[in-house]
Amino acid sequence: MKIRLAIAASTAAALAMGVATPVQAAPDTMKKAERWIKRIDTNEDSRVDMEEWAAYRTMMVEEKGKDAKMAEPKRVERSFKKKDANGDGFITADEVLDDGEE
Ligand SMILES: [Ca+2]
Ligand SMILES: [Ca+2]
Repeated sequence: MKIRLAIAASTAAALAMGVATPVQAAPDTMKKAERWIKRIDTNEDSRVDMEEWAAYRTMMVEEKGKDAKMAEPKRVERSFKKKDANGDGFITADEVLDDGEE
């Protein structure tokens, strides 16, 4: 019963953000996705736009020593579009649920 309520809450939150797709993932997975978004979401609108995504990829290269190719504009754009499943220009928590990228 608790799980059911949590899913309902996540769905309500997603709907409040303007996401029409009902969220069906387990609550802990959803929380993980939300945490991931929060790390990248610098203007705190609960979604990641292209600018934030580019800044995140640049940070990964500069601070985490990731391959510099990761921050190339073409790759940034391609990876963003891949994650932005509904193509609205924002990556939301439900769109990164299945991805597993940290
Ligand atoms: Ca944002
Ligand atoms: Ca989207």
